[in-house]
Amino acid sequence: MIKNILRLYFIMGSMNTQENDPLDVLEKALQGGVTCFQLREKGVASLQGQEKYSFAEKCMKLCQTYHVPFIVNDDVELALALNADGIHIGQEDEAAALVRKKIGPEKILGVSVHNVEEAFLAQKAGADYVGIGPVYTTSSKEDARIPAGTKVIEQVAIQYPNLPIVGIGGLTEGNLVPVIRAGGAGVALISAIASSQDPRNQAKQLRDKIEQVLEKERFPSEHA
Ligand code: FQP
Ligand code: MG
Repeated sequence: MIKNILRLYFIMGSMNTQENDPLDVLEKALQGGVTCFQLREKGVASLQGQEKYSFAEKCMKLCQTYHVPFIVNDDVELALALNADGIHIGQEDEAAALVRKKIGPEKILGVSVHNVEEAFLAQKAGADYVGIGPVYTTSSKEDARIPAGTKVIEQVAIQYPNLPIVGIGGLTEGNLVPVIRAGGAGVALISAIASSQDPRNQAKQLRDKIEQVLEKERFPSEHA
């Protein structure tokens, strides 16, 4: 069930972990309870070619050890070469329908959307889930759009109740609750975990918080 893997969706590239070893950060995040991982290797000084492939392969093997899906951002050829679990693309990347055709029906396809119309088209093109954001201000993406809060998440959740949504952008343990309340299946984030000096504990705190909120959403009367 796709919804379950979106609960705590960790995104990272080799340049997101400051002085810490990215593979070590990833392993600790996995131990702390992240439910999905996306390799987002981009920006200045990011790995290219064989180095990128080799790093990606190491990330994927770690994810397999912890039985957590491994998704590749943007790079469809890399996802196919590695036999990754899925691919995530945005509105400025390859067309979703074409990517679905390239990866076949089984692999996970995630698409970034910013409104109900884009969500409709993404689902039609074969998306398994949509990423909606930025919810808050983010420092992890150079070309990020203006923060939009949780309004679009709410609209898409109402229009397309069967399309799993993950919120993204500036999310922390302290501000994630509205994303779940709006109908998000979970939260995606980079820095809250990648910039932490204790990524295992940070991931655990985030996961606990999300489980707590999801439980409240399911049985509101028991938490009155
Ligand atoms: N949502 C998600 C996910 N992952 C992402 N990488 C994005 C949104 C952003 O193409 P995009 O996708 O707009 O920008 P970039 O390729 O720079 O990340 F839902 F998975 F959390
Ligand atoms: Mg992209």
